[in-house]
Amino acid sequence: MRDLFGGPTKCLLVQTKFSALSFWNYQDVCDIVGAKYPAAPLGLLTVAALLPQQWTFKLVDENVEPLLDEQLLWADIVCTGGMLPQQKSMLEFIGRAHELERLVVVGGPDPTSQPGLYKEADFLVLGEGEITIPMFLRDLEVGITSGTYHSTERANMLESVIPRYDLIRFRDYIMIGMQFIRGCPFNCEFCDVIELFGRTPRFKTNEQILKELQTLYDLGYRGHIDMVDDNFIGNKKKVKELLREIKAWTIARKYPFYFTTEASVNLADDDELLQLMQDCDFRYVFLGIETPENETLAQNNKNQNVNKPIEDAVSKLLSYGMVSNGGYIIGFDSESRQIASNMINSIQESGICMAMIGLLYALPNTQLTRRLEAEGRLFHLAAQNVGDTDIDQMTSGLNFATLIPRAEVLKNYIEVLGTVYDPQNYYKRVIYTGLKIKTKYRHKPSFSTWLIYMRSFLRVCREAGFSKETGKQYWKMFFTVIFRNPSGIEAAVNLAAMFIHFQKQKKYIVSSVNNTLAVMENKSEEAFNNRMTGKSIQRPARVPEVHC
Ligand code: B12
Ligand code: SF4
Repeated sequence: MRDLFGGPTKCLLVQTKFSALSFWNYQDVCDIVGAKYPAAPLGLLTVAALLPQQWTFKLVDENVEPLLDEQLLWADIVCTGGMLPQQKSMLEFIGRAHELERLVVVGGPDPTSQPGLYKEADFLVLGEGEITIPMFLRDLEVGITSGTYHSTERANMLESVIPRYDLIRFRDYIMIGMQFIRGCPFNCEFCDVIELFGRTPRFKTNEQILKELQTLYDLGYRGHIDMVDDNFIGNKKKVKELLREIKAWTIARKYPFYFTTEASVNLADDDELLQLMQDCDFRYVFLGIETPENETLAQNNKNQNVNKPIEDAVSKLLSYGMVSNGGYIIGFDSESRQIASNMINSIQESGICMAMIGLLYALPNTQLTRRLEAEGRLFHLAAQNVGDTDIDQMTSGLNFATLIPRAEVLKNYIEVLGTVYDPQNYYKRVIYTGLKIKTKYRHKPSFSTWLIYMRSFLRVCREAGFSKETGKQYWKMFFTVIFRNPSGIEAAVNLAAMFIHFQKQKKYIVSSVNNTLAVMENKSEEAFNNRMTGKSIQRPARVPEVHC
């Protein structure tokens, strides 16, 4: 075999397809702003930086462009990796690369959680690439052509590499990811981040982050950076130190970037932190809210959210110019029979527009999955062969025998989605956000980007303002916000643009869940559960009902 390790090796990295119908794949918004996909493939950009730098790399993102046979044939070695919703496309990719006799390396979160499904790959490089890629390279160096590499060791973030941002075309994406922290100190039962990355947050140094920012700056990138940390404020002291340095760096360069991130709700308790985030131009924060019901939060070890009124947190963030997005889950064992109305009220009162409402999904290797397995309630087939319709937790959730009758959970789900994404209700929340937000946006787009913004604005006016379903709401929102809080109009129009996607996506999810309900009407739930678990089980007894 050729010397793949030290030679002039050609390496193709392929980000395989996500479903176009995912909540996260806001294609309409991409079209409006002239991008092709929301987020750049940060995992593979990092992998490229961990492989020998004398290799030649090409990256193809199938969400942006089709992968051609010539590109595969160009490569000596091909790499892919990704998450559960990419499982089907990753498995298809392995088959296609093998047909063309390419050597395939696979890694990333889903292969790490379920390596058995990817055994056709030549090399399975699991867990954190910083640890396992060197193990794989040592074998490659001595001519070994297959193997599986895993380790319980965690990567030292102080030695992390700068992702190879030069391998992508920035204009293809709405945002570019950057990672500061791995791991999260909390212990939510359903979460796999703490299984994959541990509960002790590991940080890069401020200097490392500034170097990454500088790299993007030198490559000519300007605009939106998403800090992809599971919990950006996992260590408040450290993050404040970082923000102080970013502030000085960004002022010196006239604010080339603005930021978004994910954080726990206790962000709202810390004014100093919020002020620093505003100073660096953070504009959106994704909050893992999960449920408005305190007892369910406690039962799932999400104690950090218990007794934290969401509307107060969202309002506080708005006062610092930041819009909150929220993650919600339906299908917990202990949720009340009033969960639909409780969730609807909570979302409407808080004014959160971008509410990602999913069905509880027991991800492989989580405390939840282990409990459901021990209780004989886990559906073993569900985490495999993710199909075309199984796009994310919105369609492929509830992969276990539920305590509340399944049909009731699904009906609650439809009710929440239907109400929250009804145009009138959605636009009420947009108006609330537009009027309440106190923006001090620092990043100013270049003239050419400003022209693109203007074109995008006109496109939103055309799509939302001249649509039968949203026209009246859009113009009411537009004139209310522009006259009463002009600085809120940018956020409000952005949220209106997102609704073009949410509206289509809601229709798809509701019809898909209704189909499931229709099928279920003709079957007993016990028979369905028995088939999915491979066991004969009675519906499990429900824990005492919770009333919030
Ligand atoms: C940012 C993020 C997102 C973003 C953007 C992702 C994107 N690029 O499209 C958004 C918000 C869109 C998103 C959405 C979802 N996400 Co997400 N996301 C993340 C998050 C927080 C960071 C990912 C990241 O960039 N990490 C930084 C890079 C450097 O790490 P990495 O990708 O893991 O790569 C490292 C290793 O995995 C490995 N590696 C990766 N690829 C490869 C390939 C090879 C060949 C090798 C050798 C190694 C290797 O080496 C890298 C360096 O160590 C992770 C959690 C986390 N901490 O990683 C969840 C995570 C990946 N997401 C997850 C999930 C479930 C989802 C959703 C399904 C959630 C939902 N509620 O619907 C959706 C689906 C998305 C879709 N488009 O359909 C799970 C995946 C679980 C699994 N077992 O597959 C994770 C782990 C966390 C979680 N529990 O939510 N996500
Ligand atoms: S706060 Fe988020 S990342 Fe941390 S354990 Fe809970 S769900 Fe996971």
